[in-house]
Amino acid sequence: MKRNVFSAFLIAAAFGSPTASAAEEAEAIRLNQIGFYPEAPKTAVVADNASSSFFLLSADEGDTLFEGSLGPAKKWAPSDETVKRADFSSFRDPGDYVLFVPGLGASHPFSIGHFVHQGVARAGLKSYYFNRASMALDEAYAGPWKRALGHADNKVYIHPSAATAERPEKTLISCPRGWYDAGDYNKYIVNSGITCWTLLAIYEHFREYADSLVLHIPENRNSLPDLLDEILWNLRWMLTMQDPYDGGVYHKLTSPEFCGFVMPDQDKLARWVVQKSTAATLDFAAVMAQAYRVYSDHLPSFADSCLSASLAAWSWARLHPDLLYDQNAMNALFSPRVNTGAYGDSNVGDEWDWAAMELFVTTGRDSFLLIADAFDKPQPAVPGWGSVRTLGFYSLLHHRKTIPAGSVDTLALKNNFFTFADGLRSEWMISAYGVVMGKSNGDFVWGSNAVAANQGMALIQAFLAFRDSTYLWAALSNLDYLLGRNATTYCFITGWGEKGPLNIHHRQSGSDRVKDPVPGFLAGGPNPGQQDGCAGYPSDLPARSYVDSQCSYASNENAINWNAPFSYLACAMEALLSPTGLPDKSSLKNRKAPVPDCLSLVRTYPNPFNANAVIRFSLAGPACLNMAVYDAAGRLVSEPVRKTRFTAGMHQVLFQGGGLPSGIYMIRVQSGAEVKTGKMVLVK
Ligand code: 9MR
Repeated sequence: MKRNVFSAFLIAAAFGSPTASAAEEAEAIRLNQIGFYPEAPKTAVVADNASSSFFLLSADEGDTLFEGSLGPAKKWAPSDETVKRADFSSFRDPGDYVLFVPGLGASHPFSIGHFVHQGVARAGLKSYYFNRASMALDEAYAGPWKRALGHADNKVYIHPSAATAERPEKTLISCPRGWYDAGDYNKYIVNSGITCWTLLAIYEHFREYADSLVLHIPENRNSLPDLLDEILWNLRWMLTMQDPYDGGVYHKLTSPEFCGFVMPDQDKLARWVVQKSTAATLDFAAVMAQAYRVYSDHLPSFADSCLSASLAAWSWARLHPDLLYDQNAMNALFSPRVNTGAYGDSNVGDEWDWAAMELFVTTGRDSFLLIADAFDKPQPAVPGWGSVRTLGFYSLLHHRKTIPAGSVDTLALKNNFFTFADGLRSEWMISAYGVVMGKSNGDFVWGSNAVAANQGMALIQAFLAFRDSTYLWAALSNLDYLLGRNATTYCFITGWGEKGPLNIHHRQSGSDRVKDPVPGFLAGGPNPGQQDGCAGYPSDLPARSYVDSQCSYASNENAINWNAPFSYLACAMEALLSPTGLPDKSSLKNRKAPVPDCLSLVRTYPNPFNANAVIRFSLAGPACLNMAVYDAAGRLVSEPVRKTRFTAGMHQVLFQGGGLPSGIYMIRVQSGAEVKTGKMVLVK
């Protein structure tokens, strides 16, 4: 009988319980909980602390590897905190670490390494697969988050607000596929517009990287790059939302009310397409024009249909230049009343400009620009679902060398962009947190994390246009913000970092039987509007107004338009800062894991050991583990840990080797396709 056993325990149980205040104090050290690139800036923020120095320790806290002085105390208005910065940029050795501040303790663990954001970039993209409508999620791809098919959407009613002679009220049409917008199960064209454009921009701007990017999705053996397969799922739905008789696009496909927290297959509410709107039709025209450019090498006939659809949408919009979606006005006239997300926009000038710019870039015909008067308000702004003009500027900038000469003043375009990007970069230079986010309290809106991600994306455009690395570092500061260097202490991606959202407002996560939320979602983020009235917000301060509660749809929901700029930012960093500009090849062997690249065996200590050893490992996402110890002859010497679920973060397991002889022992830890091994020496 094997007498040696593992006992899983928390740090608290093994080394004596740290007090609650010790845990809180460690939370005063805010940093990117995933990690840093060897050659890039590395900053942590320390809140409210008297110390003047910090130390970089190995993850087991055994070795001190770097010592530095904290910067001067500075106030950050959005959180009303006084903070000091720890800069350890000059430390470049790859590995797993914690930052230790006397009087506070150790930070959340993090890594320094090449490809450090690859896992989280892929998780951000994989979240779209998890939000697919009209398909069952197979265990092979979804792991524990497998589910039955929901919302086939092959029998969708024409709402009276959308009725025409050819498609009278209650006509049934088929609009399958697409992604659920957010934590709800509806599908909205306006939000799909900016989302698909942003994801397609990953492909347009970083094609070589995106061609090699492997996502573990059902289509990954076909010849199309995985990213384009995923986006196709939503584009094909969008095409069904265009009325074939006139080219106009229905604003959204929705149930009249939000359903409860049930799994997709349990939502039996009828689904409707509602009135066409100019905003939806122009957003559609813009994305379909871009899709033509992206897909024409891969799927030429699909690309052609995208361009025809775009032109038909444009023609419809010219006949209906200002048909706004006003849900209250619609409800006053028609039944059933519709009370789901409105994505109502009272100004469609920017939608006109965006569609015009995309159609111009795609066709080379400057008549589009003349009609839309695209340069009426040339100043770029951080994009959002209701502010899309700047997406067109991004396309003009990206294609500036190939668009017909004389149509666009590319010098003015670059100058305007320079002024805009400079404003963002200057905040990074002066901010107490060293981040762009928080330039004004207006950054902390519903979905503020997407503001941070979109600021980062804007700075990437500046870097690509001007090749000044300070734009890149400013963009990276907002990725650090999203992954932990913020006043809430959260790493905002579900399943990632040591402290991620656990109770996201997402119907599947709230109704499946899996403890962990579906991974890869960016939570909405701090929002002092607190429109959900949810209890438990820790503060009204703009940067701290976030609560990890399911009821908090105003700060803790996910949404496709928020995950897109996050995914862009993380992918751009990988493409620009990895040694090859391509995804790490070694990750390809992990294509079977639902949350890939997540396991690392950090250290065993003491080593050599006498009787007991602590095995420390980290998981970047929640996972099921097997663990065993073998002697030098390959014989199993322990009761193995079998199929045990661990959350994301750092864990320790105690190995009790009291009855074993001195010698070399091998640890084997396995999660899905990932296997890590380590050696430890028992000396009696
Ligand atoms: O992201 C949207 C935010 O800008 C709006 O202020 C808010 C209220 O209208 O709606 C947000 O979008 C939600 C949409 O209406 C319905 N699906 C969930 C979206 C994210 O919360």
